[in-house]
Amino acid sequence: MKFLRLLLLLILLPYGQLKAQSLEDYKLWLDYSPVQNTDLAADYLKITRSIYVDDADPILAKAKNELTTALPQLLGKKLVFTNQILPENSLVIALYENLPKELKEQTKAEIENSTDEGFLIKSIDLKGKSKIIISAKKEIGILYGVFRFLHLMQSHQDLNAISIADSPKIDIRMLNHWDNLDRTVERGYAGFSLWNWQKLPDYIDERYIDYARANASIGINATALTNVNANALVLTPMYLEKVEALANVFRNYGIKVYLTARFSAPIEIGNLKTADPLDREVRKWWKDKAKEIYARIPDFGGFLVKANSEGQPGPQNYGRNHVDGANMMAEALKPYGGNVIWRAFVYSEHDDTDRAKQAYDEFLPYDGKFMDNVLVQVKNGPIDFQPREPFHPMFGALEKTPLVMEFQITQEYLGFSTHLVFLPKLFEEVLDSDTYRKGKGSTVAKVIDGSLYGNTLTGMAGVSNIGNDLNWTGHPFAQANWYGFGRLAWDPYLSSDNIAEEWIRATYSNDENFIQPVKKMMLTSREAVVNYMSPLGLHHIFDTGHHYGPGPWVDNLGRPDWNPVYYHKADSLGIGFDRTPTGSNATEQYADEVAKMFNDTDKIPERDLLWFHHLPWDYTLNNGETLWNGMALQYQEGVDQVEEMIRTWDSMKSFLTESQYNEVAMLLKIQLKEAKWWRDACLLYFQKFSDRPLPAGVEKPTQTLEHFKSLKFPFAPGIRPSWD
Ligand code: BDP
Repeated sequence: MKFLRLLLLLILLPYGQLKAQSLEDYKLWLDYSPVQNTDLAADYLKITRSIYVDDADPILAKAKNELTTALPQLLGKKLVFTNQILPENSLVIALYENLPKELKEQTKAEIENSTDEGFLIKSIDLKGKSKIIISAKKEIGILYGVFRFLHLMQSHQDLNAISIADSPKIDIRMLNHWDNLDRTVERGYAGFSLWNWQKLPDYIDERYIDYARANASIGINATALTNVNANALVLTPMYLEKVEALANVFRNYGIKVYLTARFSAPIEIGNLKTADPLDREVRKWWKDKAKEIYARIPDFGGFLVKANSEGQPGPQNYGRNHVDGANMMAEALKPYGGNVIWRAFVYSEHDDTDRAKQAYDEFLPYDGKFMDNVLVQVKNGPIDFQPREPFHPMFGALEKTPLVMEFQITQEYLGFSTHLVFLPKLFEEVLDSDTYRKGKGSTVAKVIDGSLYGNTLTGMAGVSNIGNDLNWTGHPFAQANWYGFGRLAWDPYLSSDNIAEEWIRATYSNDENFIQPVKKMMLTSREAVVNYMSPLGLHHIFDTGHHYGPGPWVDNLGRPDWNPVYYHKADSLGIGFDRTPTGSNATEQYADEVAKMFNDTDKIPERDLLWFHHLPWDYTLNNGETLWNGMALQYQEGVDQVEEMIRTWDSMKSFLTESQYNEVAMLLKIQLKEAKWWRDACLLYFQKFSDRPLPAGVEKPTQTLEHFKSLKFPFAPGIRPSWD
């Protein structure tokens, strides 16, 4: 009998663990494991002794739900909700307007200073009893406040004398899904799209709710459901009914739905002969379409548009410009409060100017010409989501146009979802960059939150890394990038260090012996990927189409600026793209102070060196190495850093379940293999030009350049479908 039981256990164990692990991952950062610290737990129990929660609205009901889910898990006790706000309540969660007079008095100042999405968590004394109030002007503030409150408990913070008044600094905090209607995801590395168009609108997958809940927990309040390389079908009644069903779910978490609008939709689904934005019929078509959408989705966010970019149709097809196109749509959405988010990711096949310069040149003349419900969405750097780019010169240059920051959370150019790369470090670097447009301190963050020029409408978008993988993002640590994006969209001044710590505490452990090494690993991971892929400002040396792995040798693509050789310009004399006045002069698009710094090899940060300069192989770096040796050593350092990450993870074993440990350990091994692949392939290729030996300390490649060139990946994930 005993033996049989043991056998059964052995058979079930792996299954049980697997299941447990997927469930662990599925929970994201909303894991409410019991608070083990007895002092803290005792405090928390006191605070949650008797709870009053407003719940007369679907959003408030979600807040109450969250408490009902979380508190018993955190504290191992049943909840006592009361129906009335009483002085003896220990936790009062209510809209400001519903607070009794004496509580209003104690919260008035903070609430008055908060925005419609802000909240206050404050501990106060009333009639000799201490209590915590979570209050806000609007329901969504209460939901955000409850999530923050629970996060404080999850991360074992002292709640005595707590006082947090927080409002988001950016209005539109948005995910951009590059999801196609067939459920493939362009640049998606975590499975298929969450949106099951076939089963919608009648079947509401639980996952839609969990997705919305996770987003609300970090303050994300908008989602563009479809790929920027858009399909007009999503604007037909059949699909709009499905979109409506999703919007009905998301609304209860304060999330607005946006759709990508294909510029030629009036032709494709409207039977018109043209999509000319100045054509009367076309304008009417968009107005009617907006009316139809708002009849279904009264809080519809608006359209996200990729036009005249990489083959997508746009106003220029009709001799019109971005302003004509964007304003036509803006006019249609305006009566309903909708926005147009018009992307600035443009570069033309007919223009042989440095691609890094084209968007700025094209958009600068339009500053001030867009309607007030148009925002222009700009990628963080002037090329395309590279492991490192200098900030986009449009930030700070356009004064009258609200610019939305577009970050890419999905790791198209950062090793897909097999590489552990903590992106808030990259995001922070961009947001902290100083544009100098209004003197020192004119950071990109100030452009984005509107404070530099007083823009009233503001936004930040992240290209989603979410798919239907059980762990949502492919790599468990890629969840931290979704989390971190949301936190920075809420407050672009947060530090990546704090964000990493918040995430580790909520996801894995509150033990300092785990937090510190893992945080260090996360914070170095971004520099590691830069080192082993494209150090010193190299960029766009990825293999064709799928962007998986190195392809610095590629020179056969239809357009010069799709080829890696266009970007690194390696030759027998040296390497790098001269963007100073002796070259493309892209630096002129920055403020003088910034341009001067980039132009001067003595002043430019070395991390951007080859982005802006073509330099001889013997050029001396700050550390005294020649450019060739220094570059080779940085490739090696990237590999070494991944080895260090592996050692860190190995030493964390005792904090982790076996499967938790294993899944990241296996992924790190892939990362190491691929880091070596990058190092070897790039160095072998560049060595053809430098004609110098690898310096001491750099491992010898084990394969030939021919081998690396021969690798083909026709089925790499995320490849975009044809663009027409
Ligand atoms: C590039 C991607 C491509 C996108 C494009 C965009 O390779 O799939 O369609 O950006 O942002 O990074 O429009």
